[in-house]
Amino acid sequence: MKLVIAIIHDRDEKRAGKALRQAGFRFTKVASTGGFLVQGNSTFFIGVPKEEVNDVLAILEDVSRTREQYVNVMPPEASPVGTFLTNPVKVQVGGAVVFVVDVERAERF
Ligand code: 2BA
Repeated sequence: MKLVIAIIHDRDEKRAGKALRQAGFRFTKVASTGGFLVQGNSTFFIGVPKEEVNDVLAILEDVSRTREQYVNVMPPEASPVGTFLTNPVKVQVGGAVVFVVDVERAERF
């Protein structure tokens, strides 16, 4: 068994959940926050037999979009008083960031 951990942009998470449900996958979704942009995203934990990992990855790839976002490298509090000096930098976010890990044992009691 494998555990697919997928970090998905908030704008894609509804489509991801719907597509996974329609394909019959079980998953747990938790609200998460990216460490860099400090913006909300969603983390899906999807437990699947090894043979079905590629099906899950195909769904995630299908529903996820790469987006460009801007981040201010100089925090407002670091700007001189009375000014709004910012230096926005463009970053590409997503589609989905996915990790696949081995599950040593899984039980449902
Ligand atoms: P964030 O950490 O908010 O990162 C958002 C985007 O900012 C990243 O998109 C990447 O393009 C950029 N970025 C992140 N750290 C950077 C840095 N130190 N310097 C320059 N640019 C940086 P993605 O790579 O698509 O990541 C989307 C979200 O997936 C991340 O949100 C984070 O929540 C998660 N993530 C990405 N890589 C991860 C990892 N190795 N471990 C755990 N979570 C990860």
